[in-house]
Amino acid sequence: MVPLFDSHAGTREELEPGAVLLRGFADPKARALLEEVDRIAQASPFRHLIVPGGHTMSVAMTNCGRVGWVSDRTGYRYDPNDPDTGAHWRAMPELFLDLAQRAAAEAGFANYDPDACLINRYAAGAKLGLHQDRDENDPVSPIVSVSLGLPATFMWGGKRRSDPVRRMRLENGDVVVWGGPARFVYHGVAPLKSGAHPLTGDIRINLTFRKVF
Ligand code: MD3
Ligand code: FE
Repeated sequence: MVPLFDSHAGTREELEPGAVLLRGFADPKARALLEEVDRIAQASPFRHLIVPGGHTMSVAMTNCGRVGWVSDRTGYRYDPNDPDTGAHWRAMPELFLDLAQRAAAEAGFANYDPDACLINRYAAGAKLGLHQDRDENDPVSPIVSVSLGLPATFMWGGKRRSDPVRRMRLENGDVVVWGGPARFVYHGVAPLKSGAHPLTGDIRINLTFRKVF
């Protein structure tokens, strides 16, 4: 069926070389993805990590996959165990892997095999300052990001912190693949505006898939 009103869903937009925005790509799976997030969070609850400077992040995080991204006063790392529970993170659900692989393929990256999925939870006011993702040892594989629930203003610049920053609204179901020359651009998320989404209520969830090894 051709959508009559939701005219941006299903489009493929090259944001810059290596970065592909797939509007609404995860829409058909949004509810099922969020059910998996709940299951993962039952095993490894969302927590506000402390960063090396001593501040506590406003975004709450958990992980699934072979390793998970964690932070404490001593630094950032990928850990096979959840430091809060001492147990392994839950395995990546088939639904997550299938979605990430289809999105990566759509952007030109065949055989994508992410080791980790970092799950970010934003409540009103939560934000992520401009940063690069450089704790992964694989510089070639893309990062795949899936937005669920409330919309957010995503910000991204260039390879230097001083490069100009662009802004874009990411909505429920939007997927972005960041590979090639776009892999190491600075990016962040503006403070979440309060709202109500039929699937998540007052929060935004973001999944980021990473090849770590
Ligand atoms: C561009 N997450 O978890 S997703 C992160 O919405 C993170 O929660 C944001 O930045 C969020 O590290 C942004 C979009 C994104 C994710 C990773 C990237 C863009 C990226 C890595 C490299 C370049
Ligand atoms: Fe990031």
